Amino acid sequence: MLYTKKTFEYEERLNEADIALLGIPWDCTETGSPVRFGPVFIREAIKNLPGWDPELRINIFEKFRFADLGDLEIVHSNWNLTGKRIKDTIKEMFQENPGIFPVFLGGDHLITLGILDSLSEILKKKITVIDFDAHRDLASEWLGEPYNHLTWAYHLLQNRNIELVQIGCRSWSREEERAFSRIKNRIEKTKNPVYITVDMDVFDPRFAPEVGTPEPLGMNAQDFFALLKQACRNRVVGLDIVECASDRPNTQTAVLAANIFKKVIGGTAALGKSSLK
Ligand SMILES: [Mn+2]
Repeated sequence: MLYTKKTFEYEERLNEADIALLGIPWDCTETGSPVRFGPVFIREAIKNLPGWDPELRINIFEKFRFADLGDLEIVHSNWNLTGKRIKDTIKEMFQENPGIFPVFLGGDHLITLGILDSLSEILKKKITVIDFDAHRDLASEWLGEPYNHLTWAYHLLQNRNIELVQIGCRSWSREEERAFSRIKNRIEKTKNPVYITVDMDVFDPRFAPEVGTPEPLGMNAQDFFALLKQACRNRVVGLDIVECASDRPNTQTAVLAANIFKKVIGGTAALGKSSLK
């Protein structure tokens, strides 16, 4: 008997799993608190999660098979190479298992750009991205650098196969308003595959104090989970949770992040609308 504990009690091989977890500890463009330990502490919080969801009547750990792929080895300070590694890794994941539901743990928000570049190529369909975020991240550059956690959404919009919905935004620059005509601000039912990205600063700092760039007057947890439920009424094909600046186990932000993981997996499965069966 091996008395050991991994992230998930029964770790499956990627080609036999329903859900794959990949940490992307990239935080080289973070302008606030470091977020490179997000994957470490969100994983710790997932280990402590009860699988049973009394509301959804599902135990996610019994219903699904999980594969934790570990963390992407990032190339420090080099987004070109790191973005390429993200792309290659996701491509390989889908080659190995075309039905996989990927969950990515950041890291700063720039990783979402790399992930969606890749998913867009793989799915070859229009993707609706639901972005829960305090900030728009629509600047075209930051201090002369095009690729940053404050600019990823600007670059994402250059891809005509992406529809962007932003929820919870309360801080942006005048320049960012130029892109507003291309952005939706409410969650609707869509036939497109939906990708959910959650920047933990969407919450008010009293719910999630450990984030890269906290912003006052944010969402409360109840309102957030009600909106997340709406998002999960669509066919969800992937999730990322970014900007978690936890620096020790059991912080509010990491525990909240683990519960987002649980609700998205349970919620999309309960409604039978995701790629999860
Ligand atoms: Mn963001």
